[in-house]
Amino acid sequence: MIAKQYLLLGIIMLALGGLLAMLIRWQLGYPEEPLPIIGLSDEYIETGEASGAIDKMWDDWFENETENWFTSNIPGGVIGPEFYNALFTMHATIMIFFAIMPILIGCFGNFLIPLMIGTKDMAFPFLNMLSFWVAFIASIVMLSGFFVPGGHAAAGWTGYPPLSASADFTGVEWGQNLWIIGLLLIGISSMMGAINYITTIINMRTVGMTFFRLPLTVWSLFIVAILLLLAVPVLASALAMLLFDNMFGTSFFSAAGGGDPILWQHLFWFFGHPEVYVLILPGMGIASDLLSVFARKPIFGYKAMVYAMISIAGLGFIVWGHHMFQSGMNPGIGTTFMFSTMVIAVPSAIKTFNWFGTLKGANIKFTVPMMNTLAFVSMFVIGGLSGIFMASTPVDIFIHDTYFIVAHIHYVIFGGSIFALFAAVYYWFPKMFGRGMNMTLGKIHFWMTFIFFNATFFPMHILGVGGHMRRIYNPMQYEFLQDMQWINEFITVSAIMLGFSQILFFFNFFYSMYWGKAAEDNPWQANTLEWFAPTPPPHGNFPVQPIVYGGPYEYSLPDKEEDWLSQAAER
Ligand SMILES: [Cu+2]
Repeated sequence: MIAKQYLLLGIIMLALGGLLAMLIRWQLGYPEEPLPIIGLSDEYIETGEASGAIDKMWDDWFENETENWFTSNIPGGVIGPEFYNALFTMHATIMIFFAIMPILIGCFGNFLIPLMIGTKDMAFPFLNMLSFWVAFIASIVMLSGFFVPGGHAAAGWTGYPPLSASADFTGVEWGQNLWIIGLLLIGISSMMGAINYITTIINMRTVGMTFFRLPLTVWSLFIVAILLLLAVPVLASALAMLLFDNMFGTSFFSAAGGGDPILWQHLFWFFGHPEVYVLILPGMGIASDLLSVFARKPIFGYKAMVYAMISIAGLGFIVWGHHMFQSGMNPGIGTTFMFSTMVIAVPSAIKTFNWFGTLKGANIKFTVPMMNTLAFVSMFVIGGLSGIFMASTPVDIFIHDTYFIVAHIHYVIFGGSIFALFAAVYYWFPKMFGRGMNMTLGKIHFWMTFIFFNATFFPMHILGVGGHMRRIYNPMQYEFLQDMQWINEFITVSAIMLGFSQILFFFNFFYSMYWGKAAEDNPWQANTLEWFAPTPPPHGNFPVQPIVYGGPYEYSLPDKEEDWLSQAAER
């Protein structure tokens, strides 16, 4: 139940975050032109004559000097600079903390951990429920910022002071505070979830479920929970200090009062870099499970996969300075951060090659979850490779704060986390709701997403190398960017198509929930215990506690007639 609540919250926020992205893209592709449908028509702009209902409405508001949400944020349908700052700030904040984390960790963690380890519920069901409702309140607080005077937070998702610490620079008053409080609350929710996940996985595994018989999805969620438990308190304390600076006149981060704005960058990125692994590790776990199922082969190098995830997580805590090469750090420390960052390529490559090893010689079943998983692996490789460019200080000095960074993060988070998220939803939907999603729609959705995703984000590398700064309101204000504006227009059109493609997914999701085809208990013929449970799993998950006799990836065993063997089947 809590898993479904998290899924619903995440899906709604995913749509909202996507909508904000569409607005950002409109402004970048067609700077300061009125938005389609809700903006003034060309005719009105040329002749000043209001004919349509929308024109009349704006005309009326302008004439009476009406002040409402629309006239202060998008006068005449044109996105204002202050609103634009809030848009990119909130797009990232919502996508990271309120869409991807609630779905991949909140939903699939709560749903899969008890099922996959063969137990009836999480260790602390009350804490579990509390963590969801705190996340829900956090979402309301976060969204309310759009409707307060001064607008929503506009200092970027990284909230660097001085922008985030004083209204003098942005004009944002309560928006910034609500952003801080919203993040604090979602952080508390994450910590409650993390404690619960760790305890459940350590204490409640069923008979025979040793650590090295855990599916890699459970391993990934276990490691993510530890990361969250170590990283989120650092963010929470930094947020509390920032709130004090804003509300009670302290100056932790204000140079004028003897504080240090760089301190925020250290605290934020000490959390922020592990956070990117929080977003990608569940995807890695899910991808490993799905690759094995649809290749009908054991995962290549199971233990190496576990150790690779552990070392990625461990290394994640000593690389945060790579976000700060431009902050004037000692070159010796910069070099240290550069090398520690590059070392992460080793466990990442182990994972990638093991995925290839799993696919080698396999009779691959190209189902919709598998297609999304393959997209996860290949797009993550592109994002990982551009990450190595950035890790190198001399290169980073050139591409810092350009669209190259935006391209990289979207290959990792959209190409990685979101493709894994789609794979997971298509794959576990039948178990969760007892009905399957429509796979024809799923295929169309996959191909459209895959094509428009690349058309949207690949050209951003080119913009970035051309010097296109990120977070700017109007590229046409810079002479050297004007030649590249056609790329911006191309990206905007692709992004809008990418956005429209998601309607297929949302429709399929909600339609299938009620009218999808009834699902069998184990439609993919997979070994892990969630498929051993009835569909949808009743309260208590299993009528009889399952006993585990083998590993999760025993596919195509030579001496067996079936090409799969449930973990709960006696050997
Ligand atoms: Cu980082």
